[in-house]
Amino acid sequence: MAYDLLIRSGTVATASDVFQADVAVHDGTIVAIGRNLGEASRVIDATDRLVLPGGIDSHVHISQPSGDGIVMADDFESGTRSALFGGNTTVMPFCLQTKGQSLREALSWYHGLAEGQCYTDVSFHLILTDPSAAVLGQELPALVADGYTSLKVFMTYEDLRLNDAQILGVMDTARRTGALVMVHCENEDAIRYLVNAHEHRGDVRPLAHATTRPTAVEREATHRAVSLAEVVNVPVVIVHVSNGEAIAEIRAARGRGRKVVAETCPQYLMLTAKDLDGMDWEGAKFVCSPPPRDEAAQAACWVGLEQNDFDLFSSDHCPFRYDDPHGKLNPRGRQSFRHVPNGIPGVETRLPILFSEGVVKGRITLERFVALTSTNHARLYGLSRKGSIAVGMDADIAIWDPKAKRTIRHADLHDGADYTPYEGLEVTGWPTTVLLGGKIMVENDALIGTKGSGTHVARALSSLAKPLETSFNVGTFHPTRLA
Ligand code: DUC
Ligand code: ZN
Ligand code: ZN
Repeated sequence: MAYDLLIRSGTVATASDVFQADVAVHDGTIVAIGRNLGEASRVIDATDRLVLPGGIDSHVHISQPSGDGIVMADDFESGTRSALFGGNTTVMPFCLQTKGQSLREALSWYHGLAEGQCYTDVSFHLILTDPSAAVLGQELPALVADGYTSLKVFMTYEDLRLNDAQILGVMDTARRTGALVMVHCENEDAIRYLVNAHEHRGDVRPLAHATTRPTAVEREATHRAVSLAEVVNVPVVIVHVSNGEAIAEIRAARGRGRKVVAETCPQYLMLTAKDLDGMDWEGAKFVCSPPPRDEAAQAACWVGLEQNDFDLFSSDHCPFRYDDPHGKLNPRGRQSFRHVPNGIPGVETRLPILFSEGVVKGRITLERFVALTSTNHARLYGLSRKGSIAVGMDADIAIWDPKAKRTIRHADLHDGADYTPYEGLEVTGWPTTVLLGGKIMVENDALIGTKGSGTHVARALSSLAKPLETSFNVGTFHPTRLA
């Protein structure tokens, strides 16, 4: 047989085109796209189906330690299984460095947890919480060379955040090594002030999570992050953007000629702060940071998706069980929102939500959907063989029934949490068959593949991480012009 597998008569979509074609796979790679391609050992009839590159979710948290007694709901087995059923073939979890820990030590712990457990490919970002001279001078450059080419820094959370000087140091190392810096933009001191004020007056319910993290703290931190990146002349990724004011900061930075990449997530399209106001502490189910905001912020995020302000649509899957002493309703979490772990599940629902609300409702094209959920993640983070249906690419493919009608119910999902924030949401379109490296992992909604099929992928440097050769600053009199 010429091929291992032929996907016949489907509608193929890439970030640039939608067309009718057959797709042939051999040895895990897409080897031909066209008509009448010949025989294959296995044929999948994709009539009336969409043939899309597997989703790449470049922002997920799996098995990440989260403080005293708190346990994340997903390990690598359940997290990647859930991702797979949601049409994803690669996820990018974070490897969190604890203070004083070497990055290698942190990585070997996460690799130990992931080894042999994954249903999708995985590729780690680093989280730097302790950018010591040794980390910035030796460890990080060596790890970038080994394919860990992106890292995240936090401006919030007392035990995670870096100060501006530390962020500048990290950005400087990124500039020298070609690593890409992602920033969580919220002003910790402003949040602390508001948290103390809320607790002082006994305002401790989950809604206070939203009112202690207002738009201003995200807007200010976004402004600071893009400004620090401008000082160092390094590109920057602003993750989980929740509202129009933060988008305006990103637009302004781009207007000054800066390379800024922006990400948003389903929660900022589908949820609002009112969801945190549930009775019986139910609002804890929606506690994530930045918090969901209001209808105007949702509309601004939609405009951002429609008009290219956003490059990435990720889940920020960060699952905790709700009714669990190690989750949202831990003993201290029942006393104050301050102790409710931040994060919500969403890796399995990310693609169906954007497809249904975005493509089916006519807000974005299918090509843009593919770019926002797969291609841009691959290009930006250096996954050079992933993110498109093209000859030579890994055969990571999701076959969608674009007319399937589903009601999202946690009982039908595959993660380790005990709820979904989108319970009862009706969607149109669902990925029904998923291939990883040419291997059928999910077929007609049933798990066929085995755990351990997914492996870790070392990444190339991002082409976007290159600093700008020409740096200009509108409105600033540049010293070199004096000469
Ligand atoms: N930031 C994230 O990126 N994920 C979950 C929690 C957080 O604050
Ligand atoms: Zn974050
Ligand atoms: Zn996150």
